[in-house]
Amino acid sequence: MRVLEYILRITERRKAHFTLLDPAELEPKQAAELAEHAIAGGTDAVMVGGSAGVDRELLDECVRAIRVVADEHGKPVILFPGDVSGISKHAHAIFFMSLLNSRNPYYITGAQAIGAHAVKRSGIEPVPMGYIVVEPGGAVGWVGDAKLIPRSKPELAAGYALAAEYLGMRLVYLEAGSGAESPVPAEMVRLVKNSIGVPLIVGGGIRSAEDARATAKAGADVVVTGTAVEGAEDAEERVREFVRAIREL
Ligand code: 1GP
Repeated sequence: MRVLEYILRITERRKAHFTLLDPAELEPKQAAELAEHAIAGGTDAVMVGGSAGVDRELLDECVRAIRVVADEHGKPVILFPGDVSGISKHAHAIFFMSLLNSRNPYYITGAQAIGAHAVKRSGIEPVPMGYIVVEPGGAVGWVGDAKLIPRSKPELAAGYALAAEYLGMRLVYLEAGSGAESPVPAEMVRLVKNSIGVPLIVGGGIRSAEDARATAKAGADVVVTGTAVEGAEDAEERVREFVRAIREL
């Protein structure tokens, strides 16, 4: 099954949880172990990427190691690239994303034009996604030169999200930045969700089951956690808590 179809099928009937692993912070073996725990805890997909550039060989090794585990359990490995260095032929798919509220055209269409042929050659599935960075924005906000959406202005995020849908993007991702002190405000998630017809992914700063529940309840179809899983003593239990919190809805 294609990865976009997999995501659409799940989000039609329930909330989903994705785990983000950053290859700049993990050894391939560690990444594969974390993926194994996250999948055992009930995560629906493993995303691989980050905003700090990563060595192509290391990324390949990391994705290959995660892929072995993911394939055993029938879960997709999806690239979440910070730029063209985030492409690996070992993944199932890539979020082919545009940082819609960047001031720098490189992050809106430039990196995409440079990386498009590499994606085609690799044979992995591109999943068109609009990416919107909200305050505080963290490293991705800085690196991606985002004109950060103020937390008190949900209507600005909703405008970008609807534009993403009208431009043909199949998913919208609202991002507060990895490690953000608090997640995207519930009010913003709600307004964005009510404005669009495509699945909404929300991540950045989701640390507790309560954060995950509040985010999903406000309208996120997919809740992403990275830092909280990478830093957990028991990653499987951590993911299970997130999954339980959103599945109850
Ligand atoms: C970052 O949305 C993701 O791109 C995940 O953020 O690391 O804060 O969970 P965290």
